[in-house]
Amino acid sequence: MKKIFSLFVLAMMVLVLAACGGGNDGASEGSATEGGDSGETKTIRAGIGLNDSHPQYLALLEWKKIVEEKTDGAIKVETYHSSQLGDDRAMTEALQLGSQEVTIPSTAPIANFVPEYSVFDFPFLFPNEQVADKVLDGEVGQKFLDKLEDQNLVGLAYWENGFRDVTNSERAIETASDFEGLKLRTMENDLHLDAFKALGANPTPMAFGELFTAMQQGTVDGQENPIPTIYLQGFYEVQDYVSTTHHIYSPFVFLMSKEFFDGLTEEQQTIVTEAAVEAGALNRELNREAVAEYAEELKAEGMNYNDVTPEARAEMVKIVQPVLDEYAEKIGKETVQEVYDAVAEAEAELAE
Ligand code: KDG
Repeated sequence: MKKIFSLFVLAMMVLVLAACGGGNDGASEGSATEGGDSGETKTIRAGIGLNDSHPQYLALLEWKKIVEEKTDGAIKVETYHSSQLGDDRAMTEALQLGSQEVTIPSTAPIANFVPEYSVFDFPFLFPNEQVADKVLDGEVGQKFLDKLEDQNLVGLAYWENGFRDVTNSERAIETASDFEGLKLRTMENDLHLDAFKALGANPTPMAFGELFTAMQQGTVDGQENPIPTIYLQGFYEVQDYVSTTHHIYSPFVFLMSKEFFDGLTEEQQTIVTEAAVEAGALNRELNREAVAEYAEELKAEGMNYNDVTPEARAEMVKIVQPVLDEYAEKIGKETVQEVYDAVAEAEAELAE
């Protein structure tokens, strides 16, 4: 908590300083500190769906700080949280059109643009965060980032949303049968919808920005997100049960508009990319610190918290397997196998 709070204060100071605005003091041809051929300062509008206390936003402010410092103000970063610029799909489309420069959605909505990305949302694919880091920061992860270029998008790095757990206002999820008939909000992703249907739930896709009100008004009974999101977005105010299904490890992808990226000098391209990796490490660190801490906070806020047993998870795996087989057919068995092989390899390496 202390670290996140001090970063929050730091973030506020960065914002204040940015508002006071540092000039661009000019520099030599094509370098990091020149605003490109025109010498004008380039502005990045970076938008996310989560709020300004979430580790994702704190890390985005860190990225802003690094980029503005290393380009000596030739690049300015404006940051927007809480879906101020729209939901994940709308912001990603804005990047494609060049009307926005950066957004950091979960892999789930990206599958609407690059279907192979669905594999990252295969339930129970990653056994833990360390294996996920190894696969995403490795060859396979880079291969998937390269697939984004055809969509006029550039993937700079993977950040962490985290293991998703289920909250609802009806009952604790102890076994798969507890999903029966639950009206659950999901992200805009067909695999998520089909997997929850297979578990007996009644899922509905919805933009993140609409979720809190939908739970408050009972339009949906529940939803699924990582613990930091459940706590920092105040879901405990409108939900009674949280169950650690850990059914999907959700990566974020740091996206930039290809048109904007191609307009940067080579040195600026290196700076924004390396900064995304560096700030991504901070995002992961803060997120993992937050999970343990906020689980206790949710209990303190009166939520009924239950840990789902490995046996119950295994039962859920069996039930959704036919859906995964169907999607493997759709997105390409080889692609899916390549990811599973990378997971097994990473797991073996980490076990050494
Ligand atoms: O900022 C990211 C969010 O927009 C979104 O990806 C959060 O996991 C999420 C959800 O459930 O929509």
